[in-house]
Amino acid sequence: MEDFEQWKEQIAHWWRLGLEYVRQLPPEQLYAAAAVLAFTTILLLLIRLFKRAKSNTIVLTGLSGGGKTVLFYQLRDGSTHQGTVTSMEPNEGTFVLHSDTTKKGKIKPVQIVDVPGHSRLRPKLDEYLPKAAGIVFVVDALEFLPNCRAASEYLYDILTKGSVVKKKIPLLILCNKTDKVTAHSKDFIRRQMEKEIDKLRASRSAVSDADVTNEFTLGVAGEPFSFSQCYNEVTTAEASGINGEISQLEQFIRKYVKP
Ligand SMILES: Nc1nc2c(ncn2[C@@H]2O[C@H](COP(=O)(O)OP(=O)(O)O)[C@@H](O)[C@H]2O)c(=O)[nH]1
Ligand SMILES: [Mg+2]
Repeated sequence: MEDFEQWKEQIAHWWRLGLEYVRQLPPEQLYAAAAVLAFTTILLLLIRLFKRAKSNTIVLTGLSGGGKTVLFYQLRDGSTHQGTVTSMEPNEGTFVLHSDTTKKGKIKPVQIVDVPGHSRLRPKLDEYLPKAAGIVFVVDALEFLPNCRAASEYLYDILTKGSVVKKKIPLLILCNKTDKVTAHSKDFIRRQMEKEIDKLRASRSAVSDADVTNEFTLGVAGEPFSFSQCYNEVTTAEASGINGEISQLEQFIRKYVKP
């Protein structure tokens, strides 16, 4: 009890000393100190806010049948869940990638959103694209040629969206089903889609202004279209969702959503 009283006295003494010291300071110095304190507090708050705002969302999209659902489950569980999913709704989940679960330490979860390419679900795309850290456009490398035009149209729509262009959201064209020998290579698919988009560009710019819904135009006028002309980074990769060969996909995700 005595100890406590002694301590109280001591603290009161220091407090008085401190107050006296502050009182004899010129006011300018006090204001400067207060300003510095306020400034650092605001800066720290801003840094916190900014860090939070960093997106961990990856949008997985493409025509139906490309293998998005299989890829989604491979990323999450390391297995395929074959034949269990028939839902038309986008699959969405926030999880640590299955391949990262064995790693030590705190690993940032990734939000993966599987948005099917059905036209009636495209509004879903507008909801998720603006906050995406990256877009994975899944292409069926096996049944590529019959779907080339539709896939290119869909890709064209994504690449001309204001949210994608302004924020320069990186896009990966993922050629899936490479486990089959008849699957087309990613270079072939890239070239064919560039040609198709080149044609689309010509036909869409011929449409009367009232019908044009694309917010941005693609490529360089007078030059054949190439993905390298896009404002955002467009790359290609290969995968086999069925066999779990998804390392290039995981690399893309980890490049834009840091663990
Ligand atoms: N050979 C092969 N078939 C696949 C692969 N990934 C998916 N499939 C098959 O392609 C079909 C469509 O897959 P799904 O994931 O439902 O495609 P989604 O419509 O894009 O979600 C299913 O019959 C899958 O078994 C793959 O890597 N290789
Ligand atoms: Mg699906």
